[in-house]
Amino acid sequence: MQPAAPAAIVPAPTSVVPSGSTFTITEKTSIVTQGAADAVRIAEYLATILRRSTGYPIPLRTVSEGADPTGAIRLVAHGADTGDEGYRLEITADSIELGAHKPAGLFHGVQTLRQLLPPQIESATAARVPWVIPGGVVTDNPRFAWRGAMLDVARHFFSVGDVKRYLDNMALYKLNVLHLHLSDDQGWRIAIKSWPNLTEIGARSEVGGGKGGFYTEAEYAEIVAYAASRYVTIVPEIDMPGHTNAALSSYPELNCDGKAPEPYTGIKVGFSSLCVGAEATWRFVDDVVAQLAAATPGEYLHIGGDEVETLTDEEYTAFIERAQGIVVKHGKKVIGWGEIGKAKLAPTTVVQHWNTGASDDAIRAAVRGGSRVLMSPASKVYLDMKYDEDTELGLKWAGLIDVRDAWDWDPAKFVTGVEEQHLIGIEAPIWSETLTTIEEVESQAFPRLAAVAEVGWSAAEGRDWEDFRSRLAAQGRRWDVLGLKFYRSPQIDW
Ligand code: TNX
Repeated sequence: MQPAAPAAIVPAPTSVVPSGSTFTITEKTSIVTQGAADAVRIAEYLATILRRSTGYPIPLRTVSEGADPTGAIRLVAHGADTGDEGYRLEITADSIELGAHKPAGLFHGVQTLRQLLPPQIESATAARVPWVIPGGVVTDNPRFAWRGAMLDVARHFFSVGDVKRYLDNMALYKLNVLHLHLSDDQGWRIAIKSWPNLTEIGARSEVGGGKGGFYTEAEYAEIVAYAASRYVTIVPEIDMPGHTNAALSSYPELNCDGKAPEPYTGIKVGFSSLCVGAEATWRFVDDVVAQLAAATPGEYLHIGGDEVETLTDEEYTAFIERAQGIVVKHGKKVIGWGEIGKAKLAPTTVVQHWNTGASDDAIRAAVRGGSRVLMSPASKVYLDMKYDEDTELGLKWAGLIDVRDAWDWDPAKFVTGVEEQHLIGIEAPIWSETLTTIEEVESQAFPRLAAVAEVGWSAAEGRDWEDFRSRLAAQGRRWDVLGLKFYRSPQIDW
């Protein structure tokens, strides 16, 4: 029997106890479920991956058909012990049992199983290798409930297919939130029924003067559904009151002087704002929020709130408080960038920390009011930052970020006074001022997104850089098979 490689799982699971035996996938292997719809869909997802690369039939069976568990991969629902997203994976010489309390746990367990197989398991065509899996028991549970990525589709537009590809790559690392930055100065990216100029005018620009683009309501629904099939929640962001030139150029009545500005294709920020006193502004906010709330199954809508330089503090906080009320009226919770902490927030409102410093009054004020914090410090997790001075794309205002920087930090020790119990989780944004294709996005995101996933999932205690380095190198071999063009950081022996 072929010896199996040691477990090289990212993010590191709670516990891995190797047994020394191995399980081998053969032409006889099947996947057995108890018949629940979610489990059958997850089994189908796993079977699709296995069939492609092994060339074996991998039939799906249910226990009620009297399926023989020997030689099978069994997906089972079990008791309350694995939590909302945890799972237990037991691999013996003659079968695999993946058990979870919730479907999300089964799905995450499938990702672990993928990573226990040889990298060729990611091949799009049948490969001839022994499909040996190291035996033992993996038990696993995430540290944080919100493990996100953000994609800026406003500075450059990315197609539905691009977004699906990003979602597939996120799923491999157990990330569970995709925040879509749907509007900014340079472009408006979602069709809004009662405001057609947003897409007639506002969507037709991007940084550097490209043609832009937008998602129709049907395309947005397609993204939401695809994300759900990967146990990822979509959080849509409409950035306001600043970062709004695309909307302002579409509708003169959103401007205090009643004049629509020209479309904007530069990258400087801070100059734009909706006219906070205009009646049209509040019709606009209500209509946009109403439509997005109805189209979004997730609990949260992101209202931006960052980098407004043209309003007084009073105007700004009054705007945020009124916008918050509109989101709540439409049945959603608010998330916004750190600055919204200056306003009076509902305790259900989440603030997203993006500054780089250890001291932040707005964040601390929000925490005192009972809000929770999503950690996205730019100096650690802004995936649009360059890796080093030689990185061709990206920005460097928050510093150079190599893999170790993205991995080596504790979200509960970053901002003074913001501790574990105040956190909802972490998120890695990727801003697209300099990124025009999904391949460029991917080479900025990988390998750092896998490092961030580990910060969000794995326990703070016992994290070890040398251990992570070798587990990450193993991911590189998978990315090669997947055709994912990642940055070969010199910190890792790929
Ligand atoms: C800051 S982070 C911004 C974005 C830029 C990004 C570039 C934040 C809330 N605002 O508008 O795209 O830096 O790294």
